[in-house]
Amino acid sequence: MDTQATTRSGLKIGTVFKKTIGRYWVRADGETVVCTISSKLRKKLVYPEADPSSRRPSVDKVVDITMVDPVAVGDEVRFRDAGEDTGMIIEVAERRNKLSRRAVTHGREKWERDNKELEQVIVTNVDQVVAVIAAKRPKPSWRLLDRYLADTELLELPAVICINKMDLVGPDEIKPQVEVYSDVGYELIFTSAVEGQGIDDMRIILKNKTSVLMGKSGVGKTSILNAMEPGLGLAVQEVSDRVNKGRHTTTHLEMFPLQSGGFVIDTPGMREFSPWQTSNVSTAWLFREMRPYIGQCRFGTDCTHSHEPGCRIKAAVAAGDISERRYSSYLRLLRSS
Ligand SMILES: Nc1nc2c(ncn2[C@@H]2O[C@H](COP(=O)(O)OP(=O)(O)OP(=O)(O)O)[C@@H](O)[C@H]2O)c(=O)[nH]1
Ligand SMILES: [Mg+2]
Ligand SMILES: [Zn+2]
Repeated sequence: MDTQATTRSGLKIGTVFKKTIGRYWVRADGETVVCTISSKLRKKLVYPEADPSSRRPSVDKVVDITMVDPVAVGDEVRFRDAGEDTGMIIEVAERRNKLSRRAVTHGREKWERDNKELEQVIVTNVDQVVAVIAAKRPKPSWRLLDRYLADTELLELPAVICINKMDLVGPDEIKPQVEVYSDVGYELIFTSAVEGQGIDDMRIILKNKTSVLMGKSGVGKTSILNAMEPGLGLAVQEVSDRVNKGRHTTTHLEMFPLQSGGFVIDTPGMREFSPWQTSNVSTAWLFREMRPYIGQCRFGTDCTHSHEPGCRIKAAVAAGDISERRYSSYLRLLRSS
């Protein structure tokens, strides 16, 4: 793809920073252009199945994240300028990486008709993942954090762990629980979006990079962004006001430019972002502390490190060299894959 904003073919180049059904907001040369997609790209659209008895494609409520779409937030695209800040996306540049999840969809094309599991791309071209957990309210979900870290390892991206709501716990309440992650080599930061603690650290971490904030609903992802950049004024909601379980305050993806340079993508809480069922990387490889033992077990690389005799990883857990909590996350992921 050409580096200039306009290519020889007369198409312009920009980055998708937001989308809703059929509409894509593209930033190009500091301007925002609202684009549709070409019919060639539109042929690749697949809609989710809302009602199994209906064969008609219907649209889910959280439209922009449930639709399987050939264009994602983060994509670098070529578009035809149609004037008055509108355009049409013709082509998507090759992606450096992509965060995605599995989506059961009901496609229009014959080969897609059997409720095929499809990959739904959430964000592309990112530099790092920031996994956010709350020290309290909601209670930390270590298993979800381990899933995020495993997904990040599979993507070969760096991960930073942010423990938010530090104003709700005593300093020594949470640190012993997260030491395992710094021991394994992950960067940890401690923040309070309410009191401002660690917000400068967050600015440094996000500077000049494209980062994705991941974490379950209510941990304070949007609040951290608001604390960093008060101008954004994004919606947040009390955890206790979330009447329906699973209801997110942030319901769509958007990539925001940061004053200090770089971009950040706020996400609604997700269970996974890298379906590795299709990958041939072993699950143990996704747990950094297990890597040195891979191939050392009695059954060599055939060992799943779950029930086999002579397993070096199980021995390391028993000896306290690998955390039991991390190992139990490993077993859970192994069984789900
Ligand atoms: N005490 C305390 N409360 C916080 C902190 N950060 C966020 N909150 C509160 O936690 C609640 C949820 O915050 P949000 O920023 O909406 O959480 P979110 O992670 O963006 O949630 P979703 O958009 O649903 O995924 C709000 O009531 C915030 O005011 C913090 O550091 N300390
Ligand atoms: Mg939010
Ligand atoms: Zn083993």
